[in-house]
Order: sequence, then C-alpha cells, then structure tokens
Amino acid sequence: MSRTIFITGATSGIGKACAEKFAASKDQLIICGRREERLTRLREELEKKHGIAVLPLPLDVRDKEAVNKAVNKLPYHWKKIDVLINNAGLALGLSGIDGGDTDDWDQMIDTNLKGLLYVSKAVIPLMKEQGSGHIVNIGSVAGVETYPKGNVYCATKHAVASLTKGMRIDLLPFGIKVSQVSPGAVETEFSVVRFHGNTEKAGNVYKGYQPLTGEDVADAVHYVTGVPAHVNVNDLLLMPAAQAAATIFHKEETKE
Ligand code: NDP
Ligand code: 8X3
Repeated sequence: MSRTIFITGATSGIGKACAEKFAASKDQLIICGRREERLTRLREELEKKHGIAVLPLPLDVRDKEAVNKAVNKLPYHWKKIDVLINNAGLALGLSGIDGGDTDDWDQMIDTNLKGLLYVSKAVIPLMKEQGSGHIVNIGSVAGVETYPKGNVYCATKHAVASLTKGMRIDLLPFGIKVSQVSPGAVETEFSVVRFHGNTEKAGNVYKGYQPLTGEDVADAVHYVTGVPAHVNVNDLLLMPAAQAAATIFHKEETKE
C-alpha cells in the first residue's frame, strides 16, 4: 500500500537516496531542503520514472515559523504522513574545542537539533490524529562515540540519540513508532560541507576504503519502516565493513 513519506534534506546524499528508494516502492513523497531547484528536478525525475506523486517543500528547517506554515498549509490529502525521516543535518568544521567557529556551532545545533525538533513538532499532531506514524531520525556513529575535533557535531548527534529515546517514550501511547538509523562514514556532500567547500580535503576522508553510499543507508531506512506493525527497530548502527569505530578504519595504501 502506498504511504506518504516526508523526507528532510532530500536534495543530496542520504535524503535523496531515501527519496529514490521510497519512490521505487511506489510511496508518495514530501521532499524538503533549501535548494529549491534540486527539489524541482528530483520531483520531475521521480514522478516520470515511478509514476508517483512528489510534493517539493523548499524549507530551511531552522526557520520555526516557515516549518509550521509549510506543514499547516499542506493540502488535505498530503496531511496523512506515515513516515517522517528527519535527515537534514550537517557538520561544519573539524577543530579543537577552543578553535571552533561559533557560527558553525550555531548552525549545527540549529539544524541537527532544533530543526529536527521543529519539523517533528509540526508533524506529530497529524500522526496523533490518525493514530499512527513512524519517525526515523538519522543519527550517526558520532552520536555513539565522540572523536577528536568532532566535539559540537558529536554533541548534536548524541542529542539526536537522546531525543530519539525521549520521543519514543512520549509518543508510545499514540501508536507512533520512533527509530534511529546511525551510519558510519557515508560518501555524500557531507565532507564538502564540513570542510566549507574544500573538495580535496573532503575526498581524502573516503580514500583507501569503501565507504557507505547514500543508497546503503536508504536501504536500511526502508527496512526499518517496513517491519510489521508490532515490531520496532529502535536503533540501527550501520557501518562500512572497513570501519570498526568512529576513527578506526582498515585502509589500503593509496598511491599519490
Ligand atoms: P549531504 O550534505 O549530502 O546532505 C545534507 C542534506 O541536509 C541536504 O539535502 C541539505 O539540503 C539538508 N540540509 C542541511 N541544512 C538544512 C537546513 N537548514 N534546512 C533544510 N535542509 C537542510 O549529507 P548527508 O546526506 O551525508 O547527511 C544527511 C544526514 O546524515 C545528516 O543529518 C548527517 O549528519 C547524517 N550522517 C551523515 C554521515 C556521513 O558520513 N555522510 C554519517 C552519519 C550521519 P539543502 O542544502 O538543500 O538545504
Ligand atoms: C558523520 C560521520 O564520523 O564524520 O556523522 O561524524 S562522522
């Protein structure tokens, strides 16, 4: 049966791969992100390829008013949201705690934490009304372990892990499932964003081993949302086979 899947951060990486995966299983999609032209292009591609309906919602998840307005203004038949994938997020910078940029800190906290809260708060009443729903938060291995220079990003992902538990407890009486999918290294635009557009530095993050792809993570999210109604995957930690822990990789020698 076709479901409605609301995906934040669908313009790139894991979120875009989720959009493609769920479209292939004939779900209809609400896709959100700041880059409107990418949303429009994705909508055209997925509607044409899979014959499904896609609603682009250009949105900055940090903007509380805009989030509320966008969700409240959804057309009636888009308001039955079966799955919310809280994926929009980013790391900015990789430096010791005394060397961090406070604007980067603000943006990470505002997006990864407050943005997730704003979108969830807007969508939860719709799920409560229908007596069902599933929220999947995209955490990270950075929410399980804290690694050198990861400080604030790791803190936001630890907070996502904690919030996932809190949401699951509070939403239990309303038939709303809450899960977390926490990946290790995934090659997306993540590192380009983290290093403020430095593609060389970003590329080095994925050298000498096979990272996860957005599609690998989308497969996991699709699985988590497809288990029977009486089952919930609370937490799924998905790592590249070549990564044992946040900073422990088995890398092949690479020739320069
Ligand atoms: P990408 O940079 O490829 O994608 C990030 C997505 O988040 C984009 O679609 C971007 O859209 C969106 N986004 C960022 N800021 C905002 C905002 N303020 N409002 C709305 N959308 C926003 O990275 P990934 O796909 O890798 O990251 C997705 C999630 O996965 C993040 O939460 C990240 O922390 C997490 N993660 C990533 C891992 C990795 O190794 N790549 C590993 C573990 C977790 P736009 O710019 O158009 O707004
Ligand atoms: C993204 C993975 O290890 O760069 O959350 O923090 S990591």
